[in-house]
Amino acid sequence: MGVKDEGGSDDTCRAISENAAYREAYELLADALKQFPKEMWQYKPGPDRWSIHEIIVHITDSEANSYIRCRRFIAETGKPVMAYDENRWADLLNYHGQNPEDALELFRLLRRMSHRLIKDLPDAVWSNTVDHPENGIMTMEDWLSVYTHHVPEHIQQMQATHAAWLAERKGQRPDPDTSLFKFSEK
Ligand code: NI
Repeated sequence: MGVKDEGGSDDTCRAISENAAYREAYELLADALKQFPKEMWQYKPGPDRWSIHEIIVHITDSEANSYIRCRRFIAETGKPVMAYDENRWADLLNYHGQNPEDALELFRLLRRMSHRLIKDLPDAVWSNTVDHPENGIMTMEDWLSVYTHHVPEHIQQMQATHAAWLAERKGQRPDPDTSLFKFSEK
């Protein structure tokens, strides 16, 4: 979900500051993954919760959707974009059967290509829109905000997953109430 600026700075300034965080997502993710032993990457804290492996593949599939949306804002402003059901994708596309290292590499390239495309856009383009079937009209600036926060949020989810794995190894029950297990951006 988009997170609105708490201050009074104008939208373009916010877009520029989010641009740096957007650019650094791969490094942030690769660094975070060093905290989690590979033996637990397929651990699921519950049947309807994602493992770290599934989150990685999700981040890449999400980025592939984002890659297309970004280009539609610029080249086909005002037109519809496709929504997708991220839980069905995780289940029916067998995320555990996909290679997480390849997914990370694809994420790195998709994000780098999009960052290079957007870093010098004219200010006016940030007001371009697309029509999302569930979220309605979104500006390109909304898009940047969603995807700037997407990876940091999923890193928090991975940390919660790792904590649940550690707790379970110690014979404790994972906390079922944590809000960090699920995020949705459609
Ligand atoms: Ni997500």
